[in-house]
Amino acid sequence: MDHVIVVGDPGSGKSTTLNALCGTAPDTGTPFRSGLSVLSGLTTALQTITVDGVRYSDTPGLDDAEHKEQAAAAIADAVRLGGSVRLLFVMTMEAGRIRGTNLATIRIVLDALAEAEIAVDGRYSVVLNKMSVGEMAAWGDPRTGAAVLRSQLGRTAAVDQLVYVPRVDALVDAADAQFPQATRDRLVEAVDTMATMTVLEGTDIVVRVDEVTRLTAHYERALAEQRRRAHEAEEERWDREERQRAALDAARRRAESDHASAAGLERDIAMQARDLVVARQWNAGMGAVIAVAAWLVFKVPIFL
Ligand SMILES: Nc1nc2c(ncn2[C@@H]2O[C@H](COP(=O)(O)OP(=O)(O)OP(=O)(O)O)[C@@H](O)[C@H]2O)c(=O)[nH]1
Ligand SMILES: [Mg+2]
Repeated sequence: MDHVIVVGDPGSGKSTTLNALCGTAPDTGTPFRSGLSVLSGLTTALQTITVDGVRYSDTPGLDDAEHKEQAAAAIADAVRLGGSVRLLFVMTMEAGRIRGTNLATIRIVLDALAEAEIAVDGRYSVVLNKMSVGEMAAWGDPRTGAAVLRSQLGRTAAVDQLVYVPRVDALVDAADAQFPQATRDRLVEAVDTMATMTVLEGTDIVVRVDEVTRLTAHYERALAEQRRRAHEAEEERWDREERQRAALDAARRRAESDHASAAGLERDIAMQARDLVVARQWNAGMGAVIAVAAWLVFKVPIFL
């Protein structure tokens, strides 16, 4: 049986995503409760429904101080149901940054599956929910944003699909609200083509919730280090561009001054040529005067 399991941090939009996927019309209500939950996650135990032969499982957020153990048990319960599983992690960003807690959750769940000998590489997907316009632009670029994200996720196992869901203002603080139809259609289409992992019914996994804090801190450090390196690379690139610009300016100035001295030289040559013409004319004039004077004095023609 096809089985969609949704996992992610509290409040990331797991239940809203599932409501979009299970295809119930907006006016018939939402099978999965969603909404604002201040102290801990709204979904606190496994909730599973079957629509048109597909099972959908909603799980509580793993990084939840109150319900960590329950969340781990719910994820294990969902896996125990087995099937042709499409595993979907729903995550959000923090001011354009990936959060360590998301990577920790993904790592813990994938490790648990891998330990039970379930092939996970390239078989799980990530929904990036509540993306701002800027986040969509930065992370949506397949050559930069998506590649960085894939490399970060790939440290645990290669990710199949990355689905970006734009932030919907109408959903802020809303209870049991639905994504717009276009988003619902896109999510359904994406999930239809997602890779699956085969999980035998009754498979037991051990979700190590006790690792959440350590792994979150580990990923926070790794992400901060990666940001620092990216920042340094950016500054280096900027310095290099600045140096190239300065060298170009200097070359341009040199060329201009060479051009100016070439023009000066041309001017000098032109003046010398003019002086030569004047001298020639003067010489010719003087010659004529001498010839006339010689004729008058000596009555002999002198040809100069
Ligand atoms: N602005 C905005 N809000 C969203 C979006 N998706 C979900 N929400 C809101 O975020 C809140 C939490 O959504 P849920 O779907 O309940 O999140 P969850 O991951 O199931 O939360 P828990 O069950 O508490 O772990 C709700 O008020 C939703 O209306 C989105 O794309 N944009
Ligand atoms: Mg929920």
